[in-house]
Amino acid sequence: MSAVPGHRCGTVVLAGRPNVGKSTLLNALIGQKLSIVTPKAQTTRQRIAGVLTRPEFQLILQDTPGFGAPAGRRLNQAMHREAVAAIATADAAILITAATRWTAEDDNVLAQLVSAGAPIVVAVNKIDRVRPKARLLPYLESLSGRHPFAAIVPVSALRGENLMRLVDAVVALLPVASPMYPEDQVTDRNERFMAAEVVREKLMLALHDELPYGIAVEIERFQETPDGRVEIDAIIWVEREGQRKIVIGSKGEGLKAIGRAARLELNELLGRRVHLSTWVKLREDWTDDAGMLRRLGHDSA
Ligand SMILES: Nc1nc2c(ncn2[C@@H]2O[C@H](COP(=O)(O)OP(=O)(O)OP(=O)(O)O)[C@@H](O)[C@H]2O)c(=O)[nH]1
Ligand SMILES: [Mg+2]
Repeated sequence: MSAVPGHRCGTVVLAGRPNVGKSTLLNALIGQKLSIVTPKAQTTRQRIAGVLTRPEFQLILQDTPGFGAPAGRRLNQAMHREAVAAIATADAAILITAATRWTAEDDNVLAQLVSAGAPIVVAVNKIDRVRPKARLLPYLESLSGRHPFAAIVPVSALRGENLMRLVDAVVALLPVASPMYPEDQVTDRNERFMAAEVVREKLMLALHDELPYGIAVEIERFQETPDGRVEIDAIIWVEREGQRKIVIGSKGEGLKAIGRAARLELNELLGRRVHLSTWVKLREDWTDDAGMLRRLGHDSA
C-alpha cells in the first residue's frame, strides 16, 4: 500500500482501571464490536488490537485488561503482565478514567504509563452520566495538575461523543510511518479468538457474582463446511463442580439460552451461518494453573 506523504502509523494502548469503558471505547473508535463488554469488572483478559485506517494515518489501538494489583491467582497475574507489556510497547497511551472520580487505581495506571515514558492523552469517559455538564470542569482542571498530559478529552464511549477529538489528539503523537496492516484489516485477532470471546461474554452476562471469573472458553474445533457454514465446538471450563450446574441451569435451559445468544452474534460477526456446540468441563482451580492458562492463550503464564 503506498501511503500519502506525512502518513502516521503507530500503536496506542488503551489503559485504565477495570470497568472504566476501555473495550467500549475501542469498539466505538473502530466502529464495530471487536472486544467484549459487560457491566462486570475484569471482562477483558487478553489484549486485542483494533486497526483504524484512514488515508492520512493508521492507528493501532490496543485494548488491555483492567489494570489491577499484580497479585492473586495466576490468571490475575497474567492479565496484569499483559497490560504492562502493552503499555511498554506503545507509541502513545490513552489513559481512560471515568467522570467524575479519580481513584487510587487510576493513580496506579498513571504511574505505570509515566514509567513507560510514552505521551499520554486522558479520555474522561462516561460524561453522559454527568449533569449538568458544568460539573465536569473542576474534574478536568484537577486532572491537568496530575501530569503534563498531551491532551484531556471528555468522551462518552457509549454514546460516541467527542471521539474524533480523541482520535485527532492521539494521531498527532504518532510517528510518521507507513501502515503496518492492510487497509481492510480491523483486528490482529482471528475468528477463533473472537468466537471464544463472544461465548464468554454471553456467559458473563448470564451469570452472577463470583462465577464469571472462574469461567474460560476454549474453541476445540472451528471448521468451515463445504456449504459455507461454520461448525464451532466450544468448551466452557469451570473450576468447581458446583459451577457446572449453575452454567447448565435447570433442564439445560441456562446453557441453551447462552448458546443461542452467542450463535446469533457469531452469525453476524462471521457473516456465515454458525452451528455452535458447547460442553461444560471441570478443571479444578484452572485460574491458578500455568499450563492451562498457556493453553488458553495467556502466553506469559
Ligand atoms: N454510561 C456509560 N457507560 C459506559 C460508557 N462506556 C462504557 N460504559 C459501561 O461500562 C461498563 C464497562 O465497560 P467495558 O467497556 O467492558 O469496560 P472495560 O474498561 O473494558 O472493563 P474491563 O475489561 O473489565 O477492564 C459496561 O457496562 C459499559 O456499557 C459510557 O461512555 N457511558
Ligand atoms: Mg474490557
